[in-house]
Amino acid sequence: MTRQIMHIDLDAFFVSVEQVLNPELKGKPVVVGGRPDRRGVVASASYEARAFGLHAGMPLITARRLCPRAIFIEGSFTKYRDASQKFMAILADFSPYLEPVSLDEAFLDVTGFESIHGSIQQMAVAIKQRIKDVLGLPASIGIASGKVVAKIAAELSKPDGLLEVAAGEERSFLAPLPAARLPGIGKKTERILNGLGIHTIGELSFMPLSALKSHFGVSGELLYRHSSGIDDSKVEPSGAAKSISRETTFGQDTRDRSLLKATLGYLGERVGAELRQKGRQAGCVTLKLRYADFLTITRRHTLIKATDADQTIFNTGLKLLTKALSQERQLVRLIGIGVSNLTEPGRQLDMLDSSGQRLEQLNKAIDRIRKKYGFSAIQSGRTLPLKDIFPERDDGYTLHTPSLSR
Ligand code: DCP
Ligand code: CA
Repeated sequence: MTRQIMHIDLDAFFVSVEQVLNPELKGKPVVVGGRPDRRGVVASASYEARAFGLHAGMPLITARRLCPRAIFIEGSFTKYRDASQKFMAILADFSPYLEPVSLDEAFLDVTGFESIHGSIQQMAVAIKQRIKDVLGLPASIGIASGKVVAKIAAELSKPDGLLEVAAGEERSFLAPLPAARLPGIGKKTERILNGLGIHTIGELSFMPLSALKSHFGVSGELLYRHSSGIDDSKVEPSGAAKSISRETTFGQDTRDRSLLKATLGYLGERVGAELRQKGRQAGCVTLKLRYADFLTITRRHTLIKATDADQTIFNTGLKLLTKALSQERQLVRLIGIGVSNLTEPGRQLDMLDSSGQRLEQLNKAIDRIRKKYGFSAIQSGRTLPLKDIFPERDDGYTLHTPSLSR
């Protein structure tokens, strides 16, 4: 039986939420990400702002230069998280087979549910309408027999779009599109493909499987399948986050060890707190650095034993930081830390490991105290140097550019 899969993605998400709260912003070039005289990048740009060339990831300074009359908003993560939760709840009402991909994006397997609404198209219209009625937000929906094509269809239909790729049409739909539209094709893969004279998905689909495998290893097989529109990956209703991370851009590029270390400690604590709140443990710690010239690196370390302890996250991040700084002399612009390979905690092991158990109790106690009395009620030595630099709020420091998305 052919599956019916939808990819639903909210348009200009952060900006759209701000426009609902302040309708005067509607129809105008709006940017969420921070004040244009500060450092940091565009997190979300309205489609009116995109007409000036603005896009996510662009430095705010550049955005202001390209569109001086754009309205710049700092944004606040809690608003977006609330909207996201309501968005996911609406989707879950239409089908239980929901896979959230990010705050504003999800796959929904609606196979068999469409008949209640008349047709799959009518079902998609009803979903868009419900999101509009309840949240006031515009959404775009792609419909196809598989996830990859559904997602690309949603992207192409933006903004406020709806695009169905009928079963059997996957290959011809994909053929004229640039190869980089396929998941897993980053800058590097794209360069190799271009070197082979391949620019479109259609051209890619004619490459022999053996050639793709010899160039790209195991992912060559996926490219082979996806480029022909073959995709049987399931909509996974786990809904569980695959990674948790925090990052921030400094007010000024820096090599100050104590500032880098303290900031890493602070971000690591935020990651640890979310990990514990979600009841998960992490098997991998990742450090992210962006240098003054925008060179961005990530370095990861796989832990011998999964953890949810701030101390382990920080110590691992610090080792990665020390190594990275010894390899690159530039000033640092942005620092971030994240965890992945998330699992449910393995209780029995902890019982044998008393130091792990002590850490676990300590972190839980800190979480409880902070929940009750605010972030600054208790502070670790790691983050103390930040006290003189950043303003404190009840729930933590206000960094120069808080990571809005996570
Ligand atoms: N986001 C972010 N930093 C990025 C990319 C995204 O903080 N580098 C946040 C802001 C976005 C939200 O995540 O509003 C969703 O990301 P999308 O890529 O879906 O972008 P938008 O929803 O803003 O626009 P689009 O209409 O293209 O989906
Ligand atoms: Ca979006």
